[in-house]
Amino acid sequence: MDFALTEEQKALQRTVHEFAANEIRPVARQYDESGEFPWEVISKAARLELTYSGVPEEYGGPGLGMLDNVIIIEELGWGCVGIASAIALNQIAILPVLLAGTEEQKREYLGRLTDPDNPRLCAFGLTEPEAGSDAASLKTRAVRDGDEYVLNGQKCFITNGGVADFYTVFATVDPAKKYQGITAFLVDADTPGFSVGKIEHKMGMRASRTAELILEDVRVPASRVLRGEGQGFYVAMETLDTSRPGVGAIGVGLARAAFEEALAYSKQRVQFGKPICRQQAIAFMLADMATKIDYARLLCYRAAWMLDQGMNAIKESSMAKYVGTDVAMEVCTDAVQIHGGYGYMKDYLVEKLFRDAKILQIVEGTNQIQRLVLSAQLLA
Ligand code: COS
Repeated sequence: MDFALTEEQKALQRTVHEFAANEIRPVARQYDESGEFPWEVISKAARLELTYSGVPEEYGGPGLGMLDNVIIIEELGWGCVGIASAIALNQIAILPVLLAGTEEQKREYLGRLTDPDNPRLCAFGLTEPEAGSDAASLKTRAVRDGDEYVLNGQKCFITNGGVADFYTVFATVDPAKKYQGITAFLVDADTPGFSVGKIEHKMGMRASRTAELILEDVRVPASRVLRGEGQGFYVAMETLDTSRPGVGAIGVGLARAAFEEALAYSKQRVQFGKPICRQQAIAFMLADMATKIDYARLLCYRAAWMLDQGMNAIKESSMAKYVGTDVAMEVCTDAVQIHGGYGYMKDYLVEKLFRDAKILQIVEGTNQIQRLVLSAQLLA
């Protein structure tokens, strides 16, 4: 077993870390406060191919693997969870096309994303107001009409909603068929009848755009169905199986940022005549934080490595997601605690990190859903 990254992976990690330190960190607070979409940073990320690193070379991307992407995403998460999510969730939205697209669909849709001078994003449209964890109960309808489908419904909490060039929209052709009626459609943002509703005003992850999508008689050619009618639920599940280690990695990057802040603060904050890092209560917290970050990262690396080998990693991906993001919340909570009252103030980075951490336990399947997926695998 080799725990070392390759020379290429180390170079990639350095490059993305420098990008996060020089291009993300300096503007992270500004975007957190304004809630504006960080197009300027996204454009710079696109020049490094970070917005489409998972797109294979034949479609214009660098064709990086899952482990490479987990390395990238950890560094972006260290920079800012909001900006990292805008980039990483674009990578996730690429997956349905990659996993289920025809050659023609891949050329058309992946090809759109790979012009570094004209960065374009995509989005994953599964969640609805009444279908969150219970994804199979979605209500958006698709009715066949000749060579087209007519889509009507509503999506919510869609990352990159309103800034994406195209969407994978999941709709049912027959609600009575439950998950077997769900079908995945590639929908261009400029299709008549497609519009963006409410833009959410969030607690954290504020640099990423979260929006409602409204579909009113949206006509989509049958050639834009992914994998075939009734296959959409499987496309969604396979996408999530593949994407979850990346979400865990955002958590690892965030936790690392919080740990660094807590360590530095505890070295310079003197109470009872010595730096608080020399108080055993704080020293043990630091030890636990460092250990958690390491085991979370190892789980993310293992799941990503398994996916790169083409192995079934449903169980391991869920572990990586929930451990990576639970660790992020735990480490951020301790980092605020170590800062005492100062940690609650906006002058200190840990205040932002704490707010950013919470959403990671909810997105991409709540951490309770991860345990459900994992236990179903154990009991199968
Ligand atoms: N990977 C591949 N296939 C899967 C799967 C997975 N992780 N989970 C379920 N399936 C398949 C099953 O094998 C079954 O197929 P067959 O009947 O053909 O054998 C089918 O999908 C239905 O499975 P199940 O009966 O378990 O479906 P449920 O409706 O009970 O789904 C979960 C349960 C929790 C797995 C699903 O609703 C889910 O993932 N919810 C979370 C959604 C989510 O993550 N949302 C986040 C927002 S998107 S960013």
